[in-house]
Amino acid sequence: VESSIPEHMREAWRKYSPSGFTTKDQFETEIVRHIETTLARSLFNCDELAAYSGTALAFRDRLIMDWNKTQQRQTFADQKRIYYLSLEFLMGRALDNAMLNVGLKNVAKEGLADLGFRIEDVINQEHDAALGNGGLGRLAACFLDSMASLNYPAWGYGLRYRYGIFKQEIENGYQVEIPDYWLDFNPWEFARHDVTVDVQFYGWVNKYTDDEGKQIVSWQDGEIVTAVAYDVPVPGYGTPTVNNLRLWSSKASSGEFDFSKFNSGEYESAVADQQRAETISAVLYPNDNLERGKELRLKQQYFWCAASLFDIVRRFKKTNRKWSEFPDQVAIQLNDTHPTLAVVELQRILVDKEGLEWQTAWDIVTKTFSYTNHTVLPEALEKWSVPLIQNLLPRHLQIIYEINLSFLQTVERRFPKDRELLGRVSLIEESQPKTVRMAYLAIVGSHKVNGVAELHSDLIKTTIFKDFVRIYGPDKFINVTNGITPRRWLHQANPRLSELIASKLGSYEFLKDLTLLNKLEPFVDDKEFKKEWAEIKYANKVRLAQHILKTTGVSVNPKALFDVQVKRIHEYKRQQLNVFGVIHRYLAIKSLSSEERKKLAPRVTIFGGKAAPGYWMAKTIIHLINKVGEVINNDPDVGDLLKVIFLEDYNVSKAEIIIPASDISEHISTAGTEASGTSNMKFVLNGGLIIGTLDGANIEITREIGEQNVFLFGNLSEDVEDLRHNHFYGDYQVDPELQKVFDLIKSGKFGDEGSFGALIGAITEHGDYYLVSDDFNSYTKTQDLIDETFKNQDEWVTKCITSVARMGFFTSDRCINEYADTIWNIEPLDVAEEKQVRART
Ligand code: GL2
Repeated sequence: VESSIPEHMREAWRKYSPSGFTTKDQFETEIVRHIETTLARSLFNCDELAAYSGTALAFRDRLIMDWNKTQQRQTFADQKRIYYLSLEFLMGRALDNAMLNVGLKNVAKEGLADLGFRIEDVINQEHDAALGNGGLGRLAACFLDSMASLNYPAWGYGLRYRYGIFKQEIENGYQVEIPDYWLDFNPWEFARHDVTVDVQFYGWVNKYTDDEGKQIVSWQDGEIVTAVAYDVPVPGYGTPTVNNLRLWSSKASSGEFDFSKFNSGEYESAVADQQRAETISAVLYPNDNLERGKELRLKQQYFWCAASLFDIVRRFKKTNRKWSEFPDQVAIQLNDTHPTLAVVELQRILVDKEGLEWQTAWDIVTKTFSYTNHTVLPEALEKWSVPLIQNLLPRHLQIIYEINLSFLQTVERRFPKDRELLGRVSLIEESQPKTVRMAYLAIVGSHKVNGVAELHSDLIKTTIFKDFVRIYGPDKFINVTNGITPRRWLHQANPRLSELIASKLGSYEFLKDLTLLNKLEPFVDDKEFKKEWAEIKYANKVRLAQHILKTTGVSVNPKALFDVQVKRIHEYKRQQLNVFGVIHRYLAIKSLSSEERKKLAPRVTIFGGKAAPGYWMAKTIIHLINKVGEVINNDPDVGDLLKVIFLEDYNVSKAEIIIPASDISEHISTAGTEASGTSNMKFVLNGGLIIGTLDGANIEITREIGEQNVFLFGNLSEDVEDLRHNHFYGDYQVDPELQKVFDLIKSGKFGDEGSFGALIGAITEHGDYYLVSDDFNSYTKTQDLIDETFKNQDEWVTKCITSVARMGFFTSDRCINEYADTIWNIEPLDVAEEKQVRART
């Protein structure tokens, strides 16, 4: 290391290196010091936000020291690292997680109480880090937690958006988007103004032969934008490992606006250059499962890939190894196709900059990369226009063409007579304009491709990537079923349940080895245990009811069945099926006498989720839910029997309140459309049951916990195609009960007949692509079964406990270990020694 302290002076460093607080008194000393000096506040103006800031800074100090040591340890160990490239990291709040992972939450709780604060209020001050849309981004966050908790030498690479996913407000039943500026005070990031990379755009390619007769390719001119690293510590649970998440921020390469322009009076244009550079990392694209081909998005992707690759290569070069050893030191996981340009960028670095032969370079590239596919929805598969790439990244387009040529030549040699195959698998689609098929490029550039649940991994092999299975053989395509971190999604979100489980199992070891939950099963007959279990669920429901009252003004009965569907709003996820089911239930209630109504099971149906700002159908679904809620919640005939709630601004921290309070949650996508789903796992792990289709991870959840513990309904994925065909060519009729629902909507009962008519039309006139009508009867019958089952609370609790006991498989720790073994070929770092040192001090 160049600027390191000479050996004989290191003693002083070691002596004075801070060790961080462990006791309550030390914690209080730290927090007061930070509030008075770092924040320049005092006990006379210390509000909850200041208390949060002081607490965060105190914990941050502890993390930094472990973080520094982890980075040193990983450098000295000099073993293979995994780099997880993701355009989204949906981290949520950091403080509670840091307190629990470090294991000092109780110390903080007592310390804060001494200083006049309730820890919950302090935790609630934190702004969510919402650099993601939905499941894909949250999966990346769970993976970071698991990689750190399992001591893997791992880095995340992403973008430091100035604006995360927008905040959602509901006005008159409509979604309104508010910008999410979240960086006012963010103690969890460290600007590394000394870690920068210059990234080039536009320009042209100069090919020539140098004096020694060597072919030189040089990408010239264009525009330079600087990437600045911002590092975020990622603490593991119960381990000294603190990994790094590196997020890039863009700024003008001069760092300032152009002074010559400025001095000659061209103020606007001087500032415009600077703003254009900063725009690259300004905002997260708010689409989930949808790609729109915008130039700024491509710029984001390249900016982030180029900076990350430069950084990774720079780190590798410090080890002075041969290039052939690159794949023994570096594994790069592509989280969806968003980072696929990294494949091209590494090839460019190796060939143009480092002078390797094309094929030698390409072997290194394909051994380094692997790709995770997260969707089969055609509208979500990235295709970039060739002219757009030509203009923005002229050298990369040449490399893509060269990769394609050599790939197609191999295919032709293997399948000489199949001309159509070549057209089908070409990286270039011969459309107007031509496009680059990013998923195909990712497959060709990787040694392994995985889907995220069994059904999904089978589907990609038999549908969108079928030809590639023929070409590469089946072993390149594998399944790694998603998982979730039990630290955040059980221990942090549901501390009382976690504590109850620990009291039965004898320790919190299950948070590190979730399969230990199976030891709960013998307790299903333990009356006292079941009582406590039910009490905890009830308390969580009371808490959610309070949140509902505060945010919507509607009072709900916590004894009612809480039925929850929270996720991005999407036609394929079928919130419309749910709300039509609600209207069906409303009609049923209205048709009964008041005596008969007394026999019904009261229900609260809760929705939450954001619609992409440009997705009109999704926004109309939100509007319908809100309007239906207005009518039902104010109908005196209904009372407590049915309430319909739309919770504003669903995000990670709200999920932590909602999920533990659910009795039933809905995972009701059209079979074959939801690649995995991950909230299904979170709900079951928190003692809720699910209603679901045979889709994504629902299938594996059912296999693990038993069919008797899941409410399955609907058509199978293998029948979807025929059903769709039948909508157009068969003797097709809308389900008669659903028709009654449509009639009520059309009568104007919920207002806005015009736009709600479009929701109906999608089903009655435009082919019902998502099979809402086909599944309606099965759905409502299953809901009736849920009502019946919920009446027997003892049986219900048995199902919940049994299910939790069998959820061990769905930890992201299992998932990360599978990636490490079957794709990355990396080992965890031994931290036993470090743990001992810590135990002594
Ligand atoms: C998604 C899938 O839709 C979802 O089913 C899956 O659980 C996650 C994580 O693998 O990935 N794919 C996708 O594009 N988004 C997802 O959430 N946005």
